[in-house]
Amino acid sequence: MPQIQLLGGFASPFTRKVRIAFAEKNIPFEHVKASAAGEENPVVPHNPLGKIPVIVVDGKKAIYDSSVIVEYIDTLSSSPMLFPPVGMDRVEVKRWESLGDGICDAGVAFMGEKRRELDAKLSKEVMDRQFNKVRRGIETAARELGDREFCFGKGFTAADIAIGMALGYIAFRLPEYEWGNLFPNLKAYNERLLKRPAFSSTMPKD
Ligand SMILES: N[C@@H](CCC(=O)N[C@@H](CS)C(=O)NCC(=O)O)C(=O)O
Repeated sequence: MPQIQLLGGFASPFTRKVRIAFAEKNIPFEHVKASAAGEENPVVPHNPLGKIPVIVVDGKKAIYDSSVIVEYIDTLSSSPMLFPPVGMDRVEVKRWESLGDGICDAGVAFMGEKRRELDAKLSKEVMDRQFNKVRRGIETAARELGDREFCFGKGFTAADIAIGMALGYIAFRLPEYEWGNLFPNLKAYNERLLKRPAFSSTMPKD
């Protein structure tokens, strides 16, 4: 097994996605706490985009972003397989992953805007735009999940990692959007995910 360092923060949803994937596959890694926010961004030498998460494999090869990292992790052990091997099934799990990632991209942008001291009207427009992405994304996840146990097919996949990460991040940063009350199926789904140690042990925190 390669030696893997994960650079990322404990509040970062994308870092959590990677941590869940490692935990589900029982793959050891070293978590180096890193924030992409400060002047001296420690991630830049590994990722020119300056974003977390990044992994460094055997002290040499840096891999980003979280989707690529999860795909890489899936190659390291066969149980559980996080992606179907080929075809539309694989595409469909990747699409669910994009939905979860997109909800978090909008949530992160919403929080960035909320923290900025800006012209109040402009700031509200940007926040509304980002919030609507979160809202539409979660509505879509609720509708498409329906009463099924998993997002895709009959088993756990990377789709569940991404949607679970997104639900956790929105509950953490935008608790005023009560998706659990609005969508009981998502609430029950999230409760099922939180029974998995990979999810309960990686809850977002500041
Ligand atoms: N698409 C990227 C998104 C990563 C991302 O947006 N990370 C945030 C923290 S949660 C970040 O590093 N932001 C700093 C920046 O954008 O400069 C991924 O999936 O890894």
